[in-house]
Amino acid sequence: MLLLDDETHGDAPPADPAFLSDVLAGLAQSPKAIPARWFYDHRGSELFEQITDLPEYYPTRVETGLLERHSPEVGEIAGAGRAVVEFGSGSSVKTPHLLRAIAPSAYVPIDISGDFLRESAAGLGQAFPGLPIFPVEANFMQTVALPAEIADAPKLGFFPGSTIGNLVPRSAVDLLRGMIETLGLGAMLLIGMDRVKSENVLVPAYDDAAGVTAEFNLNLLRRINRELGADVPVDLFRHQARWNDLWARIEMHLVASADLSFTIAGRRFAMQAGDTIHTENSHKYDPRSARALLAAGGWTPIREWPDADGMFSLFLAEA
Ligand code: AVI
Repeated sequence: MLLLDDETHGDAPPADPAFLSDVLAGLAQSPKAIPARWFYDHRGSELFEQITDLPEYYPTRVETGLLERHSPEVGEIAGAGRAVVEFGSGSSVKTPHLLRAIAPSAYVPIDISGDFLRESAAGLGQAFPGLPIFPVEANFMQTVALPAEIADAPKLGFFPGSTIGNLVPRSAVDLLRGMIETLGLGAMLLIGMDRVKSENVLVPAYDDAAGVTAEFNLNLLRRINRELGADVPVDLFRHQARWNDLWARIEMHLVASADLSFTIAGRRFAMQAGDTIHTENSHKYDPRSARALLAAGGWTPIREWPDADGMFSLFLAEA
């Protein structure tokens, strides 16, 4: 059982107005939904790091193995001297495998969290002393202005983790197109995508026996209570991961286990037993749908490296 944070409101950080408006709008709609990006407060980021080590959560392990094995081929195809631009670099744990293998001219991690960015850039600076590193604190969902120092270098975008799967296809296409604006024509993109597979593997990956993913999901309600001064009865909700075959995605929901109500910023919300708040989508792709997505986003796929069990694929594409 995980230790749960207490829910006192004494040290509440100042409320982010965008968080409040997303929560109020999302709970007012039917069915209720809150965007997954609000999972990642400090506690949520810690829990996500724990998820990546879980036995059931194969994507991180499998993708890291693929990067270890295939980065030299990426280097051969992409050629030396590219500036590697990582979208949503976070703690950059997978990046060294790529940087070691491809002789880059610079590394540009982009992340919305300045703390993460500075920490990981400092760590990589020690591991790669001769490599120029230019961290950019920005939201990669919008076009990003890259540092002038790498203006003339050919670029290799890097987007691991199957984070593209957290977007509905229409938004994923917008993001892929935005990456071309950021990187320029002639750029390449190395992207990780999780594959469609048996529900018996997918559901446990998002509903692990130790309850870490459940806590990650429930932390969203705790965060609402902490930061928005709300009184959501967290104990009356349970985590649910379900496969939606129509959309080829795992969905995470918070299910009300009884009729309940709560108040956020003066607005009262009522739910009946069995109602849910939809908190995340994680789309899965087969090789053809992955290539179609990349092509719709303006990228021509040039290589795919799946693992031997067909769990996860790395794609190299060019703009
Ligand atoms: C960040 N993202 C790719 C993860 C995923 O697999 O969709 C987030 C996650 N949610 C629950 N477990 C992991």
